[in-house]
Amino acid sequence: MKELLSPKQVALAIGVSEASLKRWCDKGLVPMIRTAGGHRRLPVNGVLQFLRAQGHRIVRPEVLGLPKASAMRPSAADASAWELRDALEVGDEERARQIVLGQYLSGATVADLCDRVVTKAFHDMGQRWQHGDVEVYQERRGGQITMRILFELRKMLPTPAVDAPVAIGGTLEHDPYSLATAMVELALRECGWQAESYGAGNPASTLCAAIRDVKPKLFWLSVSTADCVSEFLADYTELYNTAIENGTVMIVGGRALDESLRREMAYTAFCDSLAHIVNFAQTVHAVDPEPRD
Ligand code: B12
Repeated sequence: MKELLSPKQVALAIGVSEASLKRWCDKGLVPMIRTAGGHRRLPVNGVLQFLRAQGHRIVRPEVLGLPKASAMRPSAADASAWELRDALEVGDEERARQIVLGQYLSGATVADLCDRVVTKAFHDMGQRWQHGDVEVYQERRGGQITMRILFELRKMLPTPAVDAPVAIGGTLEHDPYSLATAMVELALRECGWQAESYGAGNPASTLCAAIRDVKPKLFWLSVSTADCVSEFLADYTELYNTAIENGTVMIVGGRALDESLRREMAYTAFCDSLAHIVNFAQTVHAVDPEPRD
């Protein structure tokens, strides 16, 4: 994906004249910077936010280095999830990219797209692995492909404002699951937060240090596995206490947090989906998700 576009490229991609596009730029409707030579250059995330807000169709996405959009109707989410699962299983990165980015371009929110399509694809892949229909390498390759696509999606999101509330999160040591925490980052960024995932497998002490240094408004912990409950609870308690001491809201989520484990934990909120944390984050702090490029 190209990061800076010329007005001509964008005009071609959306089927309007270059003059109209330059006019929109000059009116401040489309974020723009100027090169040293005075030429207009449009950050791709600003252009995409403008097009999504206006409901403008991208007729030639390939001009922007993007895959073709495919509309996501509620009933189509399942079909897309199965299609994505198939693409990931055979390692067809281009098709997977087309499904995920295409849904985003056609108006799906990150939370919806990840909860209803990507996560579903992985849950199904997990079942197929359990039944011996999928090899471990296929699942792992699918995970790598998905991380690359999520990274690309991140670049398409609005740049958070410098004064936007800060959120950080990740998983603890012995929890290697990196997809969910990467998705939480994107879902919060889409609603205007300066969110950053620290990835998987962090020692509790380093996450505590991060909370003390960064002083985020919100910390999220994704818990996909907690085999050694006593060790998990000791780590978690250290993390929670540090969050409270620093005025940080603690949000937890993830497959391993069943009711009995949650009963042993203190937290601000438990969320079982990205849609859930987005609602929560918007209640805690309503931010303007407009691009600030
Ligand atoms: C990919 C994968 C792996 C990869 C992960 C790679 C990576 N970099 O992340 C790796 C290779 C690590 C792996 C290893 C193993 N895996 Co595995 N894995 C999966 C698989 C297919 C997908 C997991 C995933 O990322 N899903 C996508 C995410 C986004 O979905 P999610 O976790 O549900 O998250 C959503 C919500 O829960 C929520 N959420 C999650 N966290 C948070 C946090 C917050 C704050 C919020 C708001 C929301 C939220 O939002 C997300 C989006 O909707 C699952 C199948 C499944 N059902 O999930 C099996 C699965 C979890 N694995 C399983 C197994 C058995 C294993 C291994 C034991 C296999 C082995 N022998 O090697 C090891 C154990 C590793 C360990 N130490 O625990 C089993 C677990 C069974 C059980 N009883 O728990 C599953 C269920 C497969 C199966 N059907 O049998 N695995």
